[in-house]
Amino acid sequence: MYTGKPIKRLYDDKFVNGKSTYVDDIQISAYYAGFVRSPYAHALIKSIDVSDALKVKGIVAVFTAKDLEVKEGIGIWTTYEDPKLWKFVKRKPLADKKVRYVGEPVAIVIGTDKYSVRDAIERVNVDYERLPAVVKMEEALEDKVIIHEELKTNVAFDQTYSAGNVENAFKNADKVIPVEITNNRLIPSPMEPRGIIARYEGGFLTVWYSTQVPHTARSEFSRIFGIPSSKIRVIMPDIGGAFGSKVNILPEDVSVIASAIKLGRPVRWTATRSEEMLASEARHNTFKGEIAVSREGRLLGIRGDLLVDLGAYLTYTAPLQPAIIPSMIPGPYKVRDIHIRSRAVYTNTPPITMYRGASRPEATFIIERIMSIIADELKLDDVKVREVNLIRADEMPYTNPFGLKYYSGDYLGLLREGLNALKYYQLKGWAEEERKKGRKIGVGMAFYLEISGFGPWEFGEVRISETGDILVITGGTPHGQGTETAIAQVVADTLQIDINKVKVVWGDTEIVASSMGTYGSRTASAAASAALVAAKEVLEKMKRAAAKLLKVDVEEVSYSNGEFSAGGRKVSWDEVAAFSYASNEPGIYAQVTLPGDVTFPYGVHVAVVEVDDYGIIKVMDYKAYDDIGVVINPALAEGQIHGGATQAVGQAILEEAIINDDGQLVVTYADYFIPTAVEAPKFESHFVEKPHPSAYPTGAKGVGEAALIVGPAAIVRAIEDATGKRFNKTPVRPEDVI
Ligand code: MCN
Ligand code: MO
Repeated sequence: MYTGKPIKRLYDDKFVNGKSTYVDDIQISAYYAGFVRSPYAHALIKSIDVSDALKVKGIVAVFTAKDLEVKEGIGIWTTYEDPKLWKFVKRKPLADKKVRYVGEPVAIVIGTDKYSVRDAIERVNVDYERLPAVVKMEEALEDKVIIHEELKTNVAFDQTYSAGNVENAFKNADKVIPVEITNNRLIPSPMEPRGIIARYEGGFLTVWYSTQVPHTARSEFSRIFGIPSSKIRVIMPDIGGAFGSKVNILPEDVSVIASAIKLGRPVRWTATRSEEMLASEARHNTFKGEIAVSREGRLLGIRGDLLVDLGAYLTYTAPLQPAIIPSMIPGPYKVRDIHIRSRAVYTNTPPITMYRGASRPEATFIIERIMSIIADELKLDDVKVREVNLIRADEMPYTNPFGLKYYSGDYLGLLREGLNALKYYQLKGWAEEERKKGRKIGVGMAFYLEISGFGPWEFGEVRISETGDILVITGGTPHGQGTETAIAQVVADTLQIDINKVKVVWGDTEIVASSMGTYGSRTASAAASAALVAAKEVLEKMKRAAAKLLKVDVEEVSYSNGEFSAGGRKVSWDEVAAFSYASNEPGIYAQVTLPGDVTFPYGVHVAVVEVDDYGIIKVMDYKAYDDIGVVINPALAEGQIHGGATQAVGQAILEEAIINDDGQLVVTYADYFIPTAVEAPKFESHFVEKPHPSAYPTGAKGVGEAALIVGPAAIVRAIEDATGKRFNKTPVRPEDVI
């Protein structure tokens, strides 16, 4: 069995040795593109003069909005989102008449090398008339300055998530506590920035694209350009991380494709780091309201307003946030009386995309802050408050107030087990002793229940070659996680075969029949399960071929570890494969589209921090105890906890995309502090498997986002323990602590 073992990643040599091929490494004769970007957050474009830029040696073209025709603008992700609930404009590749955020692309410059392109960008003269900018969400709500005139308001989404009887809950409360909780704006920052190469030749469009969703991109390019999808190929080469942000399709990407079509020559663009910082900003929302609690610390009701910043345009994935955050605010707790008005507003800031956890970190931070606030206000212990409120195992399956069905879980059991295993109580005692000696040490815990897996389906194909090798074509699109290795493990186990005979491929619309992709921690559940089911079908086909070869009925054939046997005779896996091709048997392959469902991983995480006299916070330890169902590869899963927890350190204390009142991003990569190995804590991670019926045959629940979902809440709680102060926002900065 490979499942459950820390098998080394199968295809990592090239990454370790610098031999991987990202979009920017692809050798193809193509023009380079670059963008003229708005220096203002809100302004009218009076005129654009490109004549100077065209004089630069090597410049081929400069296109503005009027030059780049698309059939339709950029839309939203209709797999998960209902356009009817939204006020939005389908965004065109380049700004026309008006710019709405600093960095918005106004013109695309195309040339034979990137250096001339850089020079020419400086020589495009745009005459702007500045307009007042609205940068803060609360101001945008007032609609004094309207960002999209045709919408007549900045409020894009306004829905109320209401369940139970919240009036009653507040009437019966022993205590009502006001709360205000903010997640500030972040930048996902994958190591590889955006990249795209578009080639349009002979009526066929080929796009090499740093994406998580090649098939969605193909459909969207087809819709946007009016080119049949049969004539579009999207290829995902090696991807240097994405963290959810590469589900989005950028106007820059669309501009590059439009230019390639117009010029009849390939065009390429790789974002600079500062462009990447504009392309993918994420989070930023505030919950303001009040909670009703009983004397024993039971959370009886939550009411209030959730305000979600969209930035200047609606991206593919932004609509998820104001819907998922309120639905997951109840989390693992019994609270049923909730009334949350959820609004999303446009502001003159870079558009918000998705970042690891996408909405569940926000929901978790809000509900875990609420639990800690209850503990503080009622002078109860953090654990006690959770114990009082957690849904019990005998209440499973449990339908949350907004209709999400938690099919199973033993939250209380895991909480108790986990805190013991992680030595939470000992650490608490130790921290208290250290504080008496003058050190500011603190220990914090947080619990989470997240939703992952996200159906609706995933694709998997398994093919046996005439040499007996196994090709797995997955709809998953791993881009750093190593999930391809887990898929190979699952297939090798199903076929009882050496994992070295298995090759997993993905991410090319002409190789993979269809796919949803990798996001929402769904690949070990959805994609690996589709591959598992396909492998089972293939094994049945191999048995039938073996029966022919052995000249027996298929019922007589038994199979074990690469050998088929019947009546004392044996044939090998490879012999059967060769036979099936040579004897005109139907091809040994299976394609499966597996319908899927959501999964609900949960766990408890503990952080230990030390704060120095300057308010500098060091996260010393990060400990995790999670139920992620069947663990396919503990090394990979643990890696996810380490990576996610490191990003949680960033979100909790270091990273913030600060935008000033003029709408300027005032941080650069130099002072947008992404944690490195130096800031990373010492890790400890445990996985437990509690029985859980799951839509997915691998039995796996997701782990790819868990530590970033719960980590900020645990770390902030530890800082509170260390300092005795209270923080209801991320990040907590030295100036907040001192
Ligand atoms: N795994 C396992 N057993 C389980 C669950 C998962 O062994 N029960 C392993 C898998 O084999 C895989 C990893 O853990 O190697 C994560 O699997 P899963 O939870 O299914 O998540 P996905 O493969 O779908 O990855 C997506 C997830 C998301 S949504 C974001 S955001 C994120 C993350 O992965 N972005 C990442 N981790 C990232 N890691 C890297 N290096 N780069 C990114 O961009
Ligand atoms: Mo994600």
